[in-house]
Amino acid sequence: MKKNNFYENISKLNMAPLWEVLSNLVTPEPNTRTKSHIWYWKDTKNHVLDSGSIISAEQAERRVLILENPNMRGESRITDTLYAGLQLILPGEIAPSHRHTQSALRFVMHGDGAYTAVDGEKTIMRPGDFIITPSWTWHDHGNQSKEPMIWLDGLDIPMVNHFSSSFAEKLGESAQELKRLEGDSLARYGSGLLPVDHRLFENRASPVFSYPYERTKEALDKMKRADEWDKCHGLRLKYVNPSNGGHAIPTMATFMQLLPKSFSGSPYRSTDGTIYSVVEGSGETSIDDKVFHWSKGDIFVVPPWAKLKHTTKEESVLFSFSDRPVQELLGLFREKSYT
Ligand code: GTQ
Repeated sequence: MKKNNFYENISKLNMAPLWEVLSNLVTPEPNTRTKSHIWYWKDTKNHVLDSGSIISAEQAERRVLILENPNMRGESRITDTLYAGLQLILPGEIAPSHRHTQSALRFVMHGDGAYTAVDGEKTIMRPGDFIITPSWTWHDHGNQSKEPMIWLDGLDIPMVNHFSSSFAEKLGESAQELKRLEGDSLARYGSGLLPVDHRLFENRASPVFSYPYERTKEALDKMKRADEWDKCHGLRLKYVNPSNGGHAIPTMATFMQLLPKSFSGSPYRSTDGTIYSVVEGSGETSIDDKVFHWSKGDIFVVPPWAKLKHTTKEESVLFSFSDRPVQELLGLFREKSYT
């Protein structure tokens, strides 16, 4: 066999030379397809509301406009590992019950009084509330209020599909049977107490389904009086699973942070690409060499290992989520503050 046919010959056998690709495979720093981007509420809101006249929630199963990373159009992902979308439920509508191995988070952006039912319990949704749908739990959404509701959906769809571990099924009924009173999970597991026989570490996802903004805001407002600001993040808290001290969702970290008025943060980078949703206030975030001005309702994405820096005009509150729990478990998570 002649040497000059080497590459052709190995290719026919589904073999390839590592030396041609090694530097792209094992990179000295993270190599990401995620691009920084911002979706302004003034644009997204109207188009999401318009989708209400295109299709019903029932027909669509989930009526959502996906937030696609501009560098990965058509792939239904906002970062390499995460999916995000804006879901609309109009008064009187129902998004029928189904379950899947992908975990979901909801962050309420607009409207008041629609609901999500998770695993036999209904949760009324209000602006700023954070709600989880753990893997393989039945969930349906409905709106018995008088106004449209829009929330941000965050799911680990790209990650789960990367592992080819997607399973899904429909209940075949629009709404699941309710087995517990509204607010039961929060009362039972989210009040600084646990049932006396509760076995720790039994729940991978938090047994608390809903983290109301009222409580989150109260915590931030109380803590801000201590005037101890992190130089990069202001005052940043993570949503926690009270049963194991870990993140509320095993595959997605979720955070709420308060940035004081006239904050000029220090630069920071981490390996978890992060999606931010502006809850209150206004400011700007520089991501590598780009500056994104934001205000209430805007959503922006910070790529893995990109350098971010927050600046505010007024006191601001940001919700965010990332794939940090998975990176932490695998020993991959890295972060760096430039203070
Ligand atoms: O509400 O169950 O944005 O299954 C994407 C897939 C929402 C949901 C999404 C879903 C859902």
